Amino acid sequence: MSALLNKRLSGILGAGLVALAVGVAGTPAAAATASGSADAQVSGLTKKQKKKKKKELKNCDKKSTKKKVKKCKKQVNKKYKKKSKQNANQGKTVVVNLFDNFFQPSQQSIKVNDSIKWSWKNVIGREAHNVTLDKGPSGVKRDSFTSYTTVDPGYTFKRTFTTPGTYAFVCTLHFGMTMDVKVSK
Ligand SMILES: [Cu+2]
Repeated sequence: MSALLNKRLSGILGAGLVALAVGVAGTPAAAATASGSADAQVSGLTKKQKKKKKKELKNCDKKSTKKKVKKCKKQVNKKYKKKSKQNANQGKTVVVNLFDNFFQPSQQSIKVNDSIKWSWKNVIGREAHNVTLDKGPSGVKRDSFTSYTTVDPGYTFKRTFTTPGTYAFVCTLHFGMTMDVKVSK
């Protein structure tokens, strides 16, 4: 396994590129965490959501009867209360990069409600890859964690983990291309 990986690394990337790959992999993860917490807000609505809520409440005033206006506003308030709650429960996002032919990092520990965003931006257009759940906690559907198979460097695949446990991912085109995600409560 390790000999195979070494062969892959030296065959496809130079030693300098490997160092670069590690550096690059570290940066977006850190950036994503920072921007993730900025978007998420510990409680309440995002700026965009607040604006939308205001607009929707205003639209309620156009209803024909007082009763309908009241009902409409109640629905809008309920909807955004739910969104606010979702924001509070939102975790951080970790970026995992796909390369020819490995995941970086290949082991990731996260918490329930955290997300992983797989990025194809380092796939230099030579090999198509996918993210496929090979084995996950019971009750987790394989389909819900299966990406497209693509060489498109603009493609990303993001999933939020709501069930704790160990997830084994594989690229079905490259059987040594695996990664484990450990999700704790
Ligand atoms: Cu692959």
